[in-house]
Amino acid sequence: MTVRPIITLPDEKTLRQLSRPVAVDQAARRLFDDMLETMYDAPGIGLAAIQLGVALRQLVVDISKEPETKKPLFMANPEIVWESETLNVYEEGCLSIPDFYELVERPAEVKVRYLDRNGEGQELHASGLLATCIQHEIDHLNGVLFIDHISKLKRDRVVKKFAKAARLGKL
Ligand code: GNR
Ligand code: NI
Repeated sequence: MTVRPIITLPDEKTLRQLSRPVAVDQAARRLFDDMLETMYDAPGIGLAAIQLGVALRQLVVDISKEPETKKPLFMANPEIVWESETLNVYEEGCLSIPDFYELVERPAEVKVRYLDRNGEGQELHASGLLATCIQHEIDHLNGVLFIDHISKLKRDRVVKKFAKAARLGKL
């Protein structure tokens, strides 16, 4: 397992890509393992493959707080097959948009169908932070960032901040 660099803004060329469905083979399992190690190292509670620059529909999630009770979830080709009408607001952040946090409203509960690390079909009913995190990661697979769910004013401001920081860094 290897910690890999995480792609951040302003690299929208990568982060906006639509990820492709994946077959759960040995290569996919290796990518899952690198994603998990990178996520724990960051640290974060979720990671999508595109954040490592790989446009495949794979994500990992672990919302457990204690290192002793680690419960990683590996999902390939996840699909939301049901979402609650009730919404929930969470303060979200993203490893690809460091040090920026904003409230985002999403369905409070979702049912997700996916292939696990062994390529077996699974269905999970998620609520609370887990539901939010899974939706945030599935957004990544579709080139969507959490800032797409906030006001255009706030989004433009943060995108500009990262563009400027990269410009100055290159001087
Ligand atoms: O580490 C993360 N925390 C988080 C907090 C609230 C809602 C979503 C997330 S996901 C984020 C890691 C990340 O960027 N995953 O794509
Ligand atoms: Ni993210």
